[in-house]
Amino acid sequence: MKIESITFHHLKMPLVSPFETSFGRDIDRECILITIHSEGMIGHGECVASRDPGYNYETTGTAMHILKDFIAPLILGKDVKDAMDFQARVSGIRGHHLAKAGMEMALWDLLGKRTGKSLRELLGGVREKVEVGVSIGIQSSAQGLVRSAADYIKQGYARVKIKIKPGRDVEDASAVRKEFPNLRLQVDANSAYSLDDAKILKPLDKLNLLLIEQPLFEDDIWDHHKLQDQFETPICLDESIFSPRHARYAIEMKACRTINIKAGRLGGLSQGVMVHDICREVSMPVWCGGMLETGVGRASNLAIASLPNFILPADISASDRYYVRDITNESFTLNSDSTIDVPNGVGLGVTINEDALKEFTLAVVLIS
Ligand code: OSB
Ligand code: MG
Repeated sequence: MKIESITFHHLKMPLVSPFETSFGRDIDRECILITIHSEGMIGHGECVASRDPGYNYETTGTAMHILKDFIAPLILGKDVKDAMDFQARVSGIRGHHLAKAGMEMALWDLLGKRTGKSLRELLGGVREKVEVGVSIGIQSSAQGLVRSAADYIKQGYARVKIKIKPGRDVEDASAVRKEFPNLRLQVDANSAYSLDDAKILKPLDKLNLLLIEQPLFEDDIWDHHKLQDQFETPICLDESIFSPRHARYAIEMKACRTINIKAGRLGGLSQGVMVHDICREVSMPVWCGGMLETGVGRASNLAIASLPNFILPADISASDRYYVRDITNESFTLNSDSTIDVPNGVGLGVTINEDALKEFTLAVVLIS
């Protein structure tokens, strides 16, 4: 696939409701839409870096810099065969996985369109629909959180994840558990605690949670092992796993019992599939995480989440949970069995609504 030009749209889209985590509160979401032009066809990818370096060190600003000044020159005018060829070309760039993954997604979309295959087929997905849940941000009170959870459950979400942070953990989770004794419930701390806080978190172990996601620091795989040792509830790693090697470390150290796979954090869908395969080998179930994606990234998440070892429900919600207006013409809706259909069109299976794109674009960069 000869890469002729690449367009980057830096977007800012209003969220339907504020999203608060242990690292901050957002009322809108920034990301970068990447469009590759090749021999009369286009491929789209979404770089999931946000405005602030809160989830990890990347931002829309650093990602734009790495994409246009380092990644684009390595593929522009070149014949890029596939994702592994792309990974080889960008292997000299340290880190910046969110930037790399956005470009890899666009190449997959292009590859699908060239070969007449859906991304699901290309990746080896085996399901036509994916079981999903909803990720609820920190609310103003535990009662507010219970109301929010009730609302999503009414909409049909059969699994709920709540964000926690020091001071807003056990009480919040207990309130939801008390109201919904049989709900499939899990919590996500986004690296807000240290091993010394294990005592504070211990009551969570009695709430019959599906998992506790990323309680400790990003670079603390070993301390997660020590924590897992003290907990019955499975520990899930998100931020800590940014390569297939990290997945192996976590497995060997017994630092977790499940991994949240995000193609962005891992540097590309190809790397996500590798982590899936590594975990499958040792019978560790995985699940697909989310980064409040637009329809573009959501299509990508659904495709990878259709692989066989994605066992736990995904953080992929319906379009209307995130945005009043999305940038894709297609929108994703929740089925009555708490699933969302995997797109089956070629590539990602989505098209861009140019008017919406225009409405949300802060800046455009064209490289040819
Ligand atoms: O840690 O899983 C996370 C959103 C932004 C950054 C980090 C995370 C999240 C979510 C949202 O939990 C999941 C979704 O996209 O629905
Ligand atoms: Mg997480």
